Amino acid sequence: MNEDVTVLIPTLDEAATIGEVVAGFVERGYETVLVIDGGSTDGTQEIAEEEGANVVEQTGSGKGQAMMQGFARVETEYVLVLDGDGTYLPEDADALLEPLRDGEADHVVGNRFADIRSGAMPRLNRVGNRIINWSFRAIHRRDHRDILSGYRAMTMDSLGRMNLTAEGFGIETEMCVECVRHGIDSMEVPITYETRPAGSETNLHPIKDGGTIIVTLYRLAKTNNPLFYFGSLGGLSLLAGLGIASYVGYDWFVNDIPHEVLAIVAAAGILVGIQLFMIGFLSDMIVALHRDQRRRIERLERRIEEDD
Ligand SMILES: Nc1nc2c(ncn2[C@@H]2O[C@H](COP(=O)(O)OP(=O)(O)OP(=O)(O)O)[C@@H](O)[C@H]2O)c(=O)[nH]1
Ligand SMILES: [Mg+2]
Repeated sequence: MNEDVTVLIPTLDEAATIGEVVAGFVERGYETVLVIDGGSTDGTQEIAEEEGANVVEQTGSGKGQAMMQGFARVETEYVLVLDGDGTYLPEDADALLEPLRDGEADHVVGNRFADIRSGAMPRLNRVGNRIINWSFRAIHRRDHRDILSGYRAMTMDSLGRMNLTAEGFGIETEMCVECVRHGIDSMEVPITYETRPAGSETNLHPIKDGGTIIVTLYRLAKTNNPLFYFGSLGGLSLLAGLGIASYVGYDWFVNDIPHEVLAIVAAAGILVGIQLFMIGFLSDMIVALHRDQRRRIERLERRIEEDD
């Protein structure tokens, strides 16, 4: 009954859980389970195969690269992605696929914060998620509560319109940004987020990977919200310039002390700040025009495909 779905699971040393995850989907009628393994040494590949998954070893490294390699092999209309660490439940799969089948959305993200089991996410990761989700909403103005969720369902058609490049844990962020960029309808549905069972270890380094995710988010802001991208730098430069200028002005008027060098630094800060804002405004205009054009082209492409 789920022959139109490929279940895609990237794994790296998930022997403790992968068997149960694959079996959970096979039991529910998902016949195509594809495991892209990053060279596990704990028997993950064998266990997954035993339970009925098609196992492929990844050619590069990182969760993002594994997912892209997996996507290239999908032949069904829909693809369901999840981690192999037992933190996501097969029971939630229907809720993720339903909006795709109803034509309500093309990209569905499982919101882990709807029902998060105690101990499922360390405090540092929780704070990081909060900051990243807030930044995403501020930059892209689309209401997402959990852009880093690893449980997602999407149509292969919408996936084909995305331009994905993030090889590591930045892939989820990139997908959400690409949805905004290409006008792909995305939505969230509540899911349960379980604790990793004992004996299963995380591959995520909160500081290093969190940093990569924030850099990805900022880098991608350039083409979706250039006013934010340039404006935030411009704002900093302007603030610094104004701060120094007020100090120079104060010492000059009140204490009669001149600061020539600082005055030049302040002027440079203010000028660079204003220029960055101007660049931001102009880029914003270009991006808006470009987006209009691209959407029109994509609509035409789809119409041509439908006619064929
Ligand atoms: N193929 C492949 N899979 C990976 C790689 N890194 C992580 N994964 C898998 O990607 C999924 C998510 O990784 P996790 O370590 O669980 O990261 P996370 O879910 O963000 O962090 P936790 O909160 O600790 O679970 C898991 O199924 C991992 O086994 C990799 O380099 N290659
Ligand atoms: Mg996980």
